Amino acid sequence: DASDVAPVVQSTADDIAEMRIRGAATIADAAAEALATQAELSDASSPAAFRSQMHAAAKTVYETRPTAVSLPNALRYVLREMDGDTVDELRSSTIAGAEAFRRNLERAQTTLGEIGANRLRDGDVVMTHCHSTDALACIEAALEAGKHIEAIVRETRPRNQGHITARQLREWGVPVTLIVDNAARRYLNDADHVLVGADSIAADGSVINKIGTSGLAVNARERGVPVMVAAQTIKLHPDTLTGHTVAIETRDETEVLTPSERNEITPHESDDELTVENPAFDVTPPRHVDAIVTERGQFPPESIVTLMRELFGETTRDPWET
Ligand code: RUB
Repeated sequence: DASDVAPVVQSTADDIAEMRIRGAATIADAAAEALATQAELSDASSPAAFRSQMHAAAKTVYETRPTAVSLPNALRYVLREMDGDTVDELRSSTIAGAEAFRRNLERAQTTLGEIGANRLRDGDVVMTHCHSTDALACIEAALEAGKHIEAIVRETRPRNQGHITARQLREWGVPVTLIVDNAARRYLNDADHVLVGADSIAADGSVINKIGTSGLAVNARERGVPVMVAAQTIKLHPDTLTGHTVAIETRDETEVLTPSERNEITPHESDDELTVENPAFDVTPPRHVDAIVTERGQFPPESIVTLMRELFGETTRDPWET
């Protein structure tokens, strides 16, 4: 039950929900770390009690944000590694599983970056959206290969994750042009690639990423600019193999409109005829995506399903479901 969940695990869950920890890969890493911490701190007196504490911890972390499948994929991976007949064995296998997951995550991102960098030529200009560590890994590898890369960075309303991307790129010495999202079509004339990450990839090759990605991809297609999605295989959404759709998170209206801004529009505090919608993600159909770059190679979106079948096979019930 929830009272067995370590406070530090609850605080990781809060950090994810409040976006102090954000981005699909970073969330997955934090989730695995939280399970390792729960295992370490557990005072369970029986193997059954240990398992139920781990499931409660996983559920707490799982119920933070719905769209990035790397989160449940991370939890499933670690809980699958939990094995043994005693509390000590369960504890050490869980910790080892979390460590392996985190190592693989880092290695996958490096490999993906090297593969993605092959698409980038010396002198290319890349347009980015949001902040994706997988996408940035491609640019980092291109820079390490001695290529000159420039970037047009969309600020990414409402939370301006583009600023994080711009900061990282400037640290690497990449010339950055920061633009408002609405200016993207005008600046696509200067771009050689659109490069984005993903929170989830569906079996049909649809890419679920930060709101605004799909409109950018449509415009890029119209301008003949290739759209490249950098996504480790933990972004592949196994439930979509059986026809499930990916839940799109909607966030609080205050990210878009502060209470005082609302008050300027309408003085009636509870004016429910002024609605603010704030979906955090959207779906880019496969026909607007040129390549999905993973640590297992580059795929046309329509063929990503073969990789999903190989990696996930049959889907089962989640261990934290009762
Ligand atoms: C982040 C976002 C990123 C993906 C991929 O959204 O949409 O593009 O998560 O990131 P938010 P990464 O800021 O709402 O979490 O490549 O680092 O996994």
